[in-house]
Amino acid sequence: MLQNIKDKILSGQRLAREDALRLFETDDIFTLGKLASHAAKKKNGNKAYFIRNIHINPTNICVNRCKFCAFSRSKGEDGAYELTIEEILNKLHPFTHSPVHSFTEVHITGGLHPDWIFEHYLEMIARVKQTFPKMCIKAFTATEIEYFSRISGKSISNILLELKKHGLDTMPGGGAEIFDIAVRNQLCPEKLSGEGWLAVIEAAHKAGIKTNATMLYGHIESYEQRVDHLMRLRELQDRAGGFQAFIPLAYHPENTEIGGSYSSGIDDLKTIAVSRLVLDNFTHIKAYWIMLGEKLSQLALLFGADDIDGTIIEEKITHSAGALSGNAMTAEQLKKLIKKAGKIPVERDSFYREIK
Ligand code: V47
Repeated sequence: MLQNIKDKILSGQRLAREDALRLFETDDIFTLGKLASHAAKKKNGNKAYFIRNIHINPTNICVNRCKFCAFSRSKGEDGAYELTIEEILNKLHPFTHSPVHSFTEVHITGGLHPDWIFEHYLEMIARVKQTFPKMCIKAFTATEIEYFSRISGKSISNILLELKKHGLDTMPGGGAEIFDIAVRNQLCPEKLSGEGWLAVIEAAHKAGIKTNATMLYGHIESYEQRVDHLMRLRELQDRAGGFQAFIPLAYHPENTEIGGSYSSGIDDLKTIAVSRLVLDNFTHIKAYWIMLGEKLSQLALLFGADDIDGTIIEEKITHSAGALSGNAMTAEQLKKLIKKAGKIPVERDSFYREIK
């Protein structure tokens, strides 16, 4: 049934929208997995990457109320928090000044705070960079960048250039959700539009800032809307070229306004595999172990993924929504997980340079 698509993949032809849809609709996940694994091997051989990183969410106070998000709070609400810059530095200290923990990346993202001014974020980045000059700073989603532009009156490109000047190295791929306007209006009507997200990312790539891309799946979207999302990312990558990795994010339903259920393991593997096959111009597909769990991440490495993210240390966004995984893994545990999946573990930095 998948013969035409198989021929296209084996001869290196690009998949069309209809092909991607047929792959999502197939029950033959074994063929799908084999094809995706073939595509992954062509890009990354038998390697699977991991990183020593730490996540920091400076605040959960957010002016938006996305209906899939269990992390955000209003100012003054129970559970609302905001970290000072000092507190952020204190969270990082134990992981940078010990010979055991030579962390190479900090991932910073949080709510759209109603009172913080853009200069606060500049100072945050600058202080982290001054204190930990060897750590790569991966910070702020396209949604946050657009918010900084609105609260400061500065253009998107000026915001990006100033952040870069103060120490921003790369950007995470969050906030993309699903680009389709009808789904977005239901899920997160106040959020930056799909076109807006793509425009900020294009500006980042033009400013020389590499980014990731994500897709939140398994809630109210259809396969067509997932395919549309992937196609728009592929088009942008053809044009701008600054994406490093694509990360499908499995929706977690606990404590969210839309509720619903967890995605199935089959859907998780399908989504990784179809992403690998459609996004032929992305070098890396990440199976984010926090969302997939350890065992499914191992399987994902046989279904087209070549990266499982990192040590993380403290994860709040997925855990607020009922993550079944732990919060942290050591580099040794990550290596073992990868080896047991039959892959070669490779520690990387934020730019996928190998760390020996
Ligand atoms: O943008 C929010 C998603 C994202 C839920 O770039 C949810 O390397 C599942 O983008 N269930 C933030 N997902 C996380 C993110 C990320 C994570 C790891 C690595 C990288 C990277 C990026 O989490 C949000 C949103 O799409 N999210 N709520 C939920 N209930």
